[in-house]
Amino acid sequence: MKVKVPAEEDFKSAAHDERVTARLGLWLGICFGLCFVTGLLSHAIQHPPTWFYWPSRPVNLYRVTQGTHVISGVAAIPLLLAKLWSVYPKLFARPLAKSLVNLVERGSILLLSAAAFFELITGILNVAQNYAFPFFFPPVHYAVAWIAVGSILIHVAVKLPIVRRALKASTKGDERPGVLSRRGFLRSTGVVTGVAVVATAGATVPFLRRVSPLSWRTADLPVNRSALAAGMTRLDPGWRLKVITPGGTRQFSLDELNKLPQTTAELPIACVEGWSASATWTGVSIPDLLHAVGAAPGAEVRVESMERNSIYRVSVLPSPHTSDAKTLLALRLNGEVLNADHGYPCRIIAPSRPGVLQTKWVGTLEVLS
Ligand SMILES: Nc1nc2c(c(=O)[nH]1)N[C@H]1C(S)=C(S)[C@@H](COP(=O)(O)O)O[C@H]1N2
Ligand SMILES: [Mo]
Repeated sequence: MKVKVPAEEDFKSAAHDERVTARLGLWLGICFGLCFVTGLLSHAIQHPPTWFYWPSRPVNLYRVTQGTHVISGVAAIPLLLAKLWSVYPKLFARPLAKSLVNLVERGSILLLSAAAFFELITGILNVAQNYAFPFFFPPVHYAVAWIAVGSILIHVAVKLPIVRRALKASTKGDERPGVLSRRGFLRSTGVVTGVAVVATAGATVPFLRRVSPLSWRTADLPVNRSALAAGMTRLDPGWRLKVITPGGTRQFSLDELNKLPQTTAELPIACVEGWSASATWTGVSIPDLLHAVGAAPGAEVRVESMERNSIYRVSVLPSPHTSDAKTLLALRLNGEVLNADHGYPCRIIAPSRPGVLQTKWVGTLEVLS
């Protein structure tokens, strides 16, 4: 018996209707757009070009942009699957390519799908701290984002006439009882997307914390790298904080730091992985510390951890943050002396910054300019 290969026209489900495809594409485009813009922001904050400015207020700004990045990425997963389901009969369209332009166009869809899947899968693995891939996540995730967005733009431009026609047409009508309708398919996709978002968003949205079974971080204030893992469980009793300024180097014992004016602020840790949590931090504000060592207000400060062999041991506090009284060299967390896991004897905690730049176990501050 000969097996008949189906033709595009053999797929009659309402899910494959161009009106469904176009609407899913629109939702997906919004998610990818949000994800791309917030991803670019996060990248720029961590690798600031000279023209880049990122404010220190509102204190939750980065928490919101990075939360949006991860939530829109999660939402894109069911939407992308539904969209691919919607269009897969096109795989059976013959001839494979009607013209060279058509061939390039179909090839670009292949590239688009691969890049989009790659971004969503590596993103989710990163959020789950499952580094199953053999490369360093940030630069690769960043580079492939450009490929994804570039191919999406080409795709939208090519399909624009169809998209317009399909979005104008109603999704209602000619529905047969007992058969999945266009609206039914769109509604189910919407529900699945909503469930995926609610199930994960508790990692960063406080009021969803209790209803998010898949939220990847549930502790009140999670610890990303423990003192044990960082080899930071014991502090030399003769420890001094070194503050290097253009005018010379000053040293502060923990006692001396505690005697400087203390500032308390409610600030979030907002990890690039999308979890975030707020806490009450107390310590020496960086503007006060700059004043104490006679450095210029608003000077950039390079922060160096005592931790060895870690790519997260150095960060640079830019001017908007070093002028902000809420940027702290924190000594206390929720009224208690900082514990080893959160960075004892002192750590940086600044408003509107990625968690990865909130350096723990600080040993040296260098005033740069
Ligand atoms: N020295 C050092 N500081 C660090 C890290 C690190 O690995 N080493 N991890 C960072 C990351 S990725 C985050 S999200 C925050 C988490 O802070 P917490 O462990 O106090 O919650 O610390 C940051 N500070
Ligand atoms: Mo982080």
